Amino acid sequence: MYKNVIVPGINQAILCLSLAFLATTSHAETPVEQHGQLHVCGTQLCDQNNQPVQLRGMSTHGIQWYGWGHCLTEKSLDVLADEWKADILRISLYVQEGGYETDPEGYTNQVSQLINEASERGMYALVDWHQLDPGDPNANLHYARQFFTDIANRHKDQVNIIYDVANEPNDVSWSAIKNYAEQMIPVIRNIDHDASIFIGTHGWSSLGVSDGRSSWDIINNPVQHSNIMYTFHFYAASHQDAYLNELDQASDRLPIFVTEWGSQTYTGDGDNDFVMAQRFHDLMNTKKIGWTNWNFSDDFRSGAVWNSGTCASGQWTTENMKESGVWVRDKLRYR
Ligand code: IDC
Repeated sequence: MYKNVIVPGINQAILCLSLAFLATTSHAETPVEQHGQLHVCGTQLCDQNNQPVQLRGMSTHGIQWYGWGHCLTEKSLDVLADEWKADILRISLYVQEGGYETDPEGYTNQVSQLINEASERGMYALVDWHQLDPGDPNANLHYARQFFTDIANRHKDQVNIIYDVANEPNDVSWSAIKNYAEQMIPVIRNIDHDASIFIGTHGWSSLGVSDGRSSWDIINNPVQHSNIMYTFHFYAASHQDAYLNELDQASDRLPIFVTEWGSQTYTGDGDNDFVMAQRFHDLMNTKKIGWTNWNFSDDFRSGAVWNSGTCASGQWTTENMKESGVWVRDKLRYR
């Protein structure tokens, strides 16, 4: 008060300087502020200005094991958004293995909360229906209808939601997956009209390669809806040239998003092959193919970004990261 009365000019100057400082150091636009509602345009994901956008981010591990309050906290998500500069959080909701089927309401609430946490930080939220075993997504159709109806109703007015209706179909033909997708897409679209929807591909989202098939099954028999993308997963130490070549040729013809990748073997464990992983990254960057890395947890396997015990300690520092985590963090931070 005293100072205000005596030296108003100085105070004003300080105020101006502080405001200028705030303006220059305040957060740049968040990914969602910058890109807004997404849509698929040709083979690309495009933003509100119709510009192709390559979203990059992290996938959670199964939220029944490494979810909200454990590996996903206010602080860890701040680190992911602010320090790692992730654009997108993939929220992995297992259906089996102690997931959705054991507590539909509880897991719907948790996914909903995680969507809100991603939104508060300006990230896109990819809702991953992590069906895995059984591999035929039709086996969980009843649950999928209920879950996506509930999530779409709660979040239809947000611009940053992407739905993935099947994580990794396996031991099932492309035509059965397509049939499932064509039942699920209207369930979501009737509620949330403009959201992009992702669809897993045959052979554990390998575009068929793992089944001795190929993306031609899809190119010749695509899902009959617009604003959709097909998903591809790779684990660089296991999946080499055949997978890379398939991604390359398929992405000339189909909209593709890499919703899971790791530098390790397909077990999410073992030695990292960063040379091979970099070859996939070069291709994804050239073609602006979006990705989320598996996974943002402290599982003991080499593909989890944090060392064991980090989630309990809440110390989200680079000292507590595995080699693969440091590598992916660099990919997010230095583009
Ligand atoms: C693995 C996890 C492992 C867990 C298992 C359960 O690493 O901790 O016990 O799932 O299903 C995928 C799957 C993803 C796998 C991951 C690594 O989508 O669920 O996680 N992976 O094996 N496809 C290829 C690899």
